[in-house]
Amino acid sequence: MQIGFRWYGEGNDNIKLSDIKQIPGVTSIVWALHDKMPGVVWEEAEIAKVQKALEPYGFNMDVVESVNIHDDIKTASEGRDEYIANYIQTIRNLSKFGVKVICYNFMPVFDWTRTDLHYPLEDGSTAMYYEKGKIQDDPKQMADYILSKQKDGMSFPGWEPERMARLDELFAAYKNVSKEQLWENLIYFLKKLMPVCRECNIKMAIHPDDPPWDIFGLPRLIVDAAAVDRLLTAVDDPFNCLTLCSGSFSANPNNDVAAIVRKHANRIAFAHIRNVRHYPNGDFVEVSHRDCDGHTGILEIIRAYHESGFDGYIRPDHGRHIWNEDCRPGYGLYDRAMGIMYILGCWDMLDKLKEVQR
Ligand SMILES: [Mn+2]
Repeated sequence: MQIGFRWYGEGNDNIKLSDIKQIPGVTSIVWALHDKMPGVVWEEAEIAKVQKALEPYGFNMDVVESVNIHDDIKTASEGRDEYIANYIQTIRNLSKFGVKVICYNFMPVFDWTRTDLHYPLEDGSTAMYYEKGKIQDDPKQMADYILSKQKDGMSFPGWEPERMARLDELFAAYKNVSKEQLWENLIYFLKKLMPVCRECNIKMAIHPDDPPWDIFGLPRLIVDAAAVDRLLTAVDDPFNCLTLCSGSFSANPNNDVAAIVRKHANRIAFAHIRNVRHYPNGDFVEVSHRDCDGHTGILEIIRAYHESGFDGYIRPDHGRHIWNEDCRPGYGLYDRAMGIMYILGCWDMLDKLKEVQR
């Protein structure tokens, strides 16, 4: 396994690369050009700037999270083929810098969704919270809340204010897109990409829908083990892969993430480790990476990766906000650094046990 740390880029993140350098084990910076709107080609000169920033610290730029997908591709609208051509050009440009994995998602209109970005936990920290009852009638109200939490020009990935300003238009575009059509559109997109991915040695790694169920009447696809099977079978290509996000899937207590790891380890290009605690009414909150703090089953998931000989990229996903850190919601330095130490602690011990059992 290779450890990554998501960083939002110079001037777009309070965390410094020199701080990340001091976390044991990190070799990859998980990055993106966060000011690019979906559908626009990522130019070589822009990618080169990131490379230049990472170089002094010896970090690689193997994993991009995310290259977002234009709504015309998801809805099979008029501009679809043009936007796919742009996406392909971006893949070609990224390959010149050694990128190996592109994380993306195929969620309609909204990206990850939470109702409280700073929910107080009993230890005095805060974390991201999802209250089911609040995600029912008024998508605008929820979008306004999320947008109100963006400050200093640091927009949230997937929540571009320019897109959110066109919410009515976006909902109208998805009005006649059924779940089956959305599947067809995803498969169409991937089939167009696969030959280029093979040529460029870049894996497309889809992130599950977060949370893994339909919201505001919008269909969501990558929600459980059956959906994963369907996706990997429909485009049965080693370059059609997963970003297996433990926290996204385990928001539904019926999902067994470790079982997905064991079944599809060779198709997981990128792993997100996040722990979630459920409440009986379906609400959930994100908690520390420690197994017993939540219900995700972190230890079993790490054991499944270890047993599978996983050599892909892995990163702590969201963390809590602790020690009064001023940070992006879910993306502080401290709790994610502790998450890495937890993952490494488990991994090193599993290595050790394997060694003494030999
Ligand atoms: Mn994730």
